[in-house]
Amino acid sequence: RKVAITGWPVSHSRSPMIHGYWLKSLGVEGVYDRQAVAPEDADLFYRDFASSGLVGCNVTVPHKETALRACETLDDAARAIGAVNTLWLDGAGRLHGANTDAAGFLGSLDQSAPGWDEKPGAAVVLGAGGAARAIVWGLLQRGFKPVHIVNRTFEKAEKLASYFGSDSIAQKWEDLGDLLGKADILVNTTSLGMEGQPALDIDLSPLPDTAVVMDAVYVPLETGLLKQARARGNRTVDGLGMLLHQAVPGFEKWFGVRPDVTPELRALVVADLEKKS
Ligand code: SKM
Repeated sequence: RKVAITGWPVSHSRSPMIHGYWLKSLGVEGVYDRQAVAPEDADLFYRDFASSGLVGCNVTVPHKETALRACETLDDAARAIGAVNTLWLDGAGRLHGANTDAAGFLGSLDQSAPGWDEKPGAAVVLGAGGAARAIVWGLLQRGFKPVHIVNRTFEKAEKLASYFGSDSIAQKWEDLGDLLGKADILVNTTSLGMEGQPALDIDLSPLPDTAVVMDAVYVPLETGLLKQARARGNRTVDGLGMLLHQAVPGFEKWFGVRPDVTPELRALVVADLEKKS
C-alpha cells in the first residue's frame, strides 16, 4: 500500500519521516512517499486519484480546497473547515476526504497542556488563513467563546469570523493588547516568527499567567512568542505537536493500526529540524 504527502512544494514536509517511523516501529508493510503536484495539475490529479497508484494521501498547501472538490464523501471537520488534508480510496475506487488538522491541534494541546480546556473562555487567534480556519473550528468545538480572530488585514479576519458565525469575532491588530487581558488561550497561526520571516512582535504583558500560548510555527521549535510566554510563566505548546497529531488518523485509516505520538517520534523529528537549521 502506497501513500504520499501531496502539495506544492512538498520537499520540506516531515510527513514521510513521521509515517516512515510508524511503519517501521509497528512492523506495518507500506510506503509513504512525497508527491509534488503542480498547481495546474492539481484538479485532474485529485479527480483521477485512482490512477495515481496511491491508496490515499495527505494534502498540504495549496491543494486542500481543490482536493476537497474531488471527494465523494467528507467528514464533519472537512465540511466545516472547507478543506481536506487526508484522502483515501475505498474498494470501489471512490475517494473520501477528512480534515485532521483541528484534531491535530486539539490532540497536541491535550497531550502537552492537560486540562487546558476545562473552563473554556475567550481565545485569541492570530491570523486568518488556512491554519486559522482549522484552529478556530477546533476551539469552537471545545466550547471556547468568543474566539477572537486578529489579522493585519482586517477584511480577512471578518471573512473568517462570518464563516463561523457569532461566536467568532474579527478584531483589529491595534486592539490585541485589550484582547490579551481576557484571553485563556493565545494561538499564532501566522508565519511571523518562522525562520526566514519577520518576527512576531507582540507584548504579552496583559496576558493572564494562567493562559496557554500555542504557536503553529515549528521552525524554530521555540519561537520568540513561546520564549516570551515561557519566561513569564505561561504554559506553552509548540507547533510540532500539531503536525505529529494530525498524522495519527490518516495512518490508522490507510494501514489499520492507530499509532501513538511517542517521545521517541518527537525526538526523531526534532533532531531533523535541528540538523537543517
Ligand atoms: O495538514 C498537514 C498535512 O497533512 C501534512 C503537512 C506536512 O507534511 O507538512 C502539513 C499540514 O498541511
